[in-house]
Amino acid sequence: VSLGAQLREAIDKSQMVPFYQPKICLSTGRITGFEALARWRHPDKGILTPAFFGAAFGDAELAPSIRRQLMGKIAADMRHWLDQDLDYGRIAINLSSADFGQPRLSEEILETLEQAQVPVERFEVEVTETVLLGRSSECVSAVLNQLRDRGIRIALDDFGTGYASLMHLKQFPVDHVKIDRTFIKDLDSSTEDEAIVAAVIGLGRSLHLQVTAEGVETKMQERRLRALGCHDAQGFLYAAPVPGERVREVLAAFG
Ligand code: G
Ligand code: G
Ligand code: MN
Ligand code: NA
Repeated sequence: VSLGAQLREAIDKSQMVPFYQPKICLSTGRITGFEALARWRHPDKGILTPAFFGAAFGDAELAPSIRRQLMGKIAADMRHWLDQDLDYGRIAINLSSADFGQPRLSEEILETLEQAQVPVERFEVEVTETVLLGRSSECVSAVLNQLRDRGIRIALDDFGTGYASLMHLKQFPVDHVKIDRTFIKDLDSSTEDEAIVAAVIGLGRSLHLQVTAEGVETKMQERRLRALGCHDAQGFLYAAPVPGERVREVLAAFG
């Protein structure tokens, strides 16, 4: 059976679930929000990461189906956390090029949040520079502007790895840049990486963007990022992505 057929069945059986990884404020140590990451709750193989099914994010039919399933579950989780008085901060979802190929993308996201009666200001979408280059940039721009006009925040993911990163900051509505983890990995030992990260943080701050470092794994990296003025950090140093049921305990650990 092809992966595509297995995935269609997985979606029909509601096996696509969001896991949540926190972002930590480097000045307060508190959680500012979570990134939702797709996982496949496989009946035999357990929890599968996109390493096994990430190709689906490039498929014109599968990508929107997975996104719809995740959006529904994320909105329900947000509703549940609000009812429990849990301050989850802001929740982000990743969007691929194939998501932008679908008509009514922004309407669908907004309707899902509204039906669950969760505040749209507590929601963010993450797009990579590859996504910005993927389709006609007017189409991507239009969708991002529709979302942003309604209060949803836009994050530029894997920042620095794309072609013409700086041009994208000018051309697209962006609130938040996420520095790709390849620049964070050797931050302790590489003067080049340190210079690049310092420059991105400076640029982000002067453009009044939120700046998050991805893939933070060590206290040394954390100290360096704090000294450089980075706002937030995300990575295994704090927590791996967890299922929604464990968000309460992750919040408590950083309370
Ligand atoms: O969570 P993990 O490290 O396994 O994710 C691997 C890759 O898959 C990352 O680049 C991440 O952005 C991407 N990814 C995870 N969940 C989603 C999703 O729901 N939609 C899209 N488009 N990409 C995702
Ligand atoms: O491309 P994107 O930034 O959306 O990818 C997010 C993915 O990065 C998550 O799926 C997660 O599994 C992975 N990730 C999160 N924290 C770390 C980390 O500290 N180190 C590494 N190597 N990967 C991480
Ligand atoms: Mn991301
Ligand atoms: Na990233």
